[in-house]
Amino acid sequence: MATQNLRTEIKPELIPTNAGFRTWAAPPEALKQEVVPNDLFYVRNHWTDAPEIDINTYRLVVDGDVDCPLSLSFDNILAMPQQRFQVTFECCGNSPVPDYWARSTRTGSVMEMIKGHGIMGNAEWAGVSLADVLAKAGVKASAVEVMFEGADHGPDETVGDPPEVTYERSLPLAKAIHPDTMLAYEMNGERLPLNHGFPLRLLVPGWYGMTSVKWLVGIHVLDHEFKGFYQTERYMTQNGPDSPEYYTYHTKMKVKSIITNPAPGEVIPAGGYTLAGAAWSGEEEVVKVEISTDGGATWDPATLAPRASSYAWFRWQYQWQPAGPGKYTLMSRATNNRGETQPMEFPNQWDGRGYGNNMVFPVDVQVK
Ligand SMILES: Nc1nc2c(c(=O)[nH]1)N[C@H]1C(S)=C(S)[C@@H](COP(=O)(O)O)O[C@H]1N2
Ligand SMILES: [Mo]
Repeated sequence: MATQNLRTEIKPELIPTNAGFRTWAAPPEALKQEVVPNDLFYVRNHWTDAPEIDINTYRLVVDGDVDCPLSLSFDNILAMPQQRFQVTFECCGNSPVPDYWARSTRTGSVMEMIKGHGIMGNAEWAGVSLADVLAKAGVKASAVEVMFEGADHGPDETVGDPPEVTYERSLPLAKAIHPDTMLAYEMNGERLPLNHGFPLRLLVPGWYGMTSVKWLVGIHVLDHEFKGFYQTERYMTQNGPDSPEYYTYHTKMKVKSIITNPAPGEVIPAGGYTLAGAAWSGEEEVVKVEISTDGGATWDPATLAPRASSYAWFRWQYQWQPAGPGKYTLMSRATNNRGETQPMEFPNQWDGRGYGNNMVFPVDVQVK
């Protein structure tokens, strides 16, 4: 299959965040917008070349534990009922880990290069319900998981070992057959861009980005747990010695909020300023965002705008009148409808990978 060097399609505004040219973060300005434009949406690929798929010969194979295996053309998929809604997702490695931690275990790792929160975005996606495709194939009673195969493969980026591996991830059956889990072919009203998985990607609403497999060519229904490399050797957090489980594998996005206004380095006028940002929490609803302008000593509720869909981020605002010029530390803290609140510290102290960081992030600003 032909591939295209994805760098040729990367806008100069995007911020490279790993040494191997496989991850680009959205610039802070992009996160100020409720819908992030396609060309400013972050790109996270495991190989430098994106597979170039010919739409005319493209086939989506559905097989495994099904009554009737399928081989669907792109037109077959377009002919199915369409769904369309906004979905926010973030890479599991989004957001900086405090220096002390990044330094202590993984010197030189990509985590140290990640500044800001741009490895995330919100867009309007259109496609078909995965449940409809699975219903066409007829999932057998013995099925427990569904595995999704991307067209991209090669040596793993960090160590080149395994020397040949395909981007494959699985979902538990319940999430796969949830009506909102989507096979998306449109992003913000345009055909899916090459870097975001053209012609078809999985979109797993409420879950971290690595679950949403791009350049989707195979859907394999399994009667057992999938143990592939990107399922079991990546995207997990090592637990402390008291935990019964050695690793936690990330699925749903944790409750989290970010400040988008001011952007880093922006100076605040002493006359007052509207702080703004976003908050989200996997499959749950954010019910409260609190703001501190004094480094966490006192907290005040922000105003939450209604979100565009059940899976879009909430936008929040807070009118701030600083007491006077000087240096301030701003923080935002979200709580969801299950009463879960962002922790004040990086939650995974036993782990050097830095995934799933949903701590309250301090933002130092200058008022002039
Ligand atoms: N086939 C394939 N799917 C993939 C990836 C990949 O490298 N190959 N990267 C995953 C990761 S880690 C993330 S965070 C999201 C990023 O999606 P985006 O590049 O459209 O923002 O895609 C996921 N799906
Ligand atoms: Mo990711």
